[in-house]
Amino acid sequence: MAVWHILGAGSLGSLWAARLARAGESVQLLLRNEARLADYQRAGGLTLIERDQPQHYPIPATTLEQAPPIQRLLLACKAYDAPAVAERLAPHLLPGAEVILLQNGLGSQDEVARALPQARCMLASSTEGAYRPAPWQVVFAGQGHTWLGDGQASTAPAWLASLDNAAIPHTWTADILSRLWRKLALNCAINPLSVLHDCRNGGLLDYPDALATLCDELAQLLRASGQAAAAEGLLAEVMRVIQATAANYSSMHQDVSRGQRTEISYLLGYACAQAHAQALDLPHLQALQQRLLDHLTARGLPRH
Ligand code: NAD
Ligand code: KPL
Repeated sequence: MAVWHILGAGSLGSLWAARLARAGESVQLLLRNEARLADYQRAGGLTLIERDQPQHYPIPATTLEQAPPIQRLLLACKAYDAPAVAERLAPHLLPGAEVILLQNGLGSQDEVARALPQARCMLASSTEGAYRPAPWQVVFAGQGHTWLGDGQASTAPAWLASLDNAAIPHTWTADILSRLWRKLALNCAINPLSVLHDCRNGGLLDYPDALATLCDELAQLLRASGQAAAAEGLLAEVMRVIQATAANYSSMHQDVSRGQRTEISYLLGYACAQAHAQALDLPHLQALQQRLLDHLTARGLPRH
């Protein structure tokens, strides 16, 4: 049985690790350095909290440098960390290794695939929700679904059966790029406005014109990028998501309010760069990016 190596023992990585380990899969966490490893060993494992019930999983861990050659890996770090992690990972992968990229947005996946030419990189887009209330603890905060694919019409890998065993809801799809573009568009419509208006997602119901204009420009971008299906009914879905998550703060709002780096370069930044590359004039999207960058700068946060 191939080992599931998990690099990025944060919210989603820990959620996957705990469920896979619980299902009897062989799992190993790859931690950043010796200090993190010692801290993890003091905790004695990961704790997954579901419906207020904590369950402890003493999952083995090591550092990348000490890990045996890797056949299968889930990369669960933030998009902005993924390219540098991939450079460090490259010498540790076996030829034909399978790497699942769990990053939100677009752009990081191409950078990672370029750094790992010997691997089969697969992309994931997830609507599951998790957060870390304390080190080495993860709360499963929102049921969701994960779509997986490699951007080609290739057959699903055999390890999907492990996800069934682990009760990780998933679908293998030939249209993973369409999924990632659609999620990117939703995030571009909702997240920056929620930061700029400093509101929960539901607060955006006060700005229907801004949402409609942004969705119109995002749909133009999707169509110009060969993603016409992802453009269909975009505004209606944005409104549905806003209503369904009205009481929540968007992930970007949470990052900014905690003083943490955002994934802007892989969301709105990627959208604006693609528009520029295709000589598409999307003035509202560009103005939104500028306002968001100014906002980040004013708070001393990275602009990328
Ligand atoms: P996170 O910050 O909780 O976890 C990332 C982990 O990667 C951290 O523990 C960090 O220490 C680790 N890491 C970074 N560089 C590393 C390195 N060199 N070596 C070892 N570990 C390293 O992030 P997250 O919330 O789990 O998000 C991961 C991705 O999933 C993001 O792109 C995010 O947008 C996406 N996502 C998250 C959620 C969610 O609910 N958390 C939902 C959907 C999508
Ligand atoms: O994915 C989200 C996020 O907050 O990152 C939603 C809920 C869709 C808002 O954009």
